[in-house]
Amino acid sequence: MRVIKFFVVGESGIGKSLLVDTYLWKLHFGYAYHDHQIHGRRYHIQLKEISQIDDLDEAIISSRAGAEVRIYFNCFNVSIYQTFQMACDKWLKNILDKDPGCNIYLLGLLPDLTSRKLFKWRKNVNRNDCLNLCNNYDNLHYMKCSSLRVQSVREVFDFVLRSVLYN
Ligand SMILES: Nc1nc2c(ncn2[C@@H]2O[C@H](COP(=O)(O)OP(=O)(O)OP(=O)(O)O)[C@@H](O)[C@H]2O)c(=O)[nH]1
Ligand SMILES: [Mg+2]
Repeated sequence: MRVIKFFVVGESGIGKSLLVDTYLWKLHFGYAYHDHQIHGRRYHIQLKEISQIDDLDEAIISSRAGAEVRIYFNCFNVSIYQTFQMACDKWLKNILDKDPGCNIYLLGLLPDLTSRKLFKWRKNVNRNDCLNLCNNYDNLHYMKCSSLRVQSVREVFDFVLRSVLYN
């Protein structure tokens, strides 16, 4: 069975664990797998959360040994601009250096916080900032996900798996 590994990367406190937990436990009850719809093939899905660049290096090296399909969720908090800057300047740069040509999804998390009056003083990340960045790379795509909503998490994973496996 082929392994598809999702690397959920980004700064601390931006919602990576909630995304992983929602996918694994609310959608797949701890059993992560995906049946290939066309050829009846089954893929084993693994998710790895990474908050440190050193851990990213290690994860890529061990994943290469197993010839896995790697998909990166380069995450940020849409209500904190600085986390988007880190996603661009730190995470994207490192992923592209170490795994050029891979599938990367720039994933805006915690979208519900942008509408809260309490956080109005913060500079939100603008959708155009994300799209402009993605326009510079063939293998970078922007998506938004609310991990509080199971359906949102389902849609993101389904879309990405379909794109990577079928296109
Ligand atoms: N309102 C809201 N809160 C969220 C959402 N996603 C995560 N959180 C909360 O944000 C906090 C941080 O989320 P985590 O998932 O622990 O963040 P993390 O990126 O895994 O952080 P580290 O493990 O420290 O790297 C937690 O209190 C979550 O419950 C969301 O979509 N909306
Ligand atoms: Mg975490």
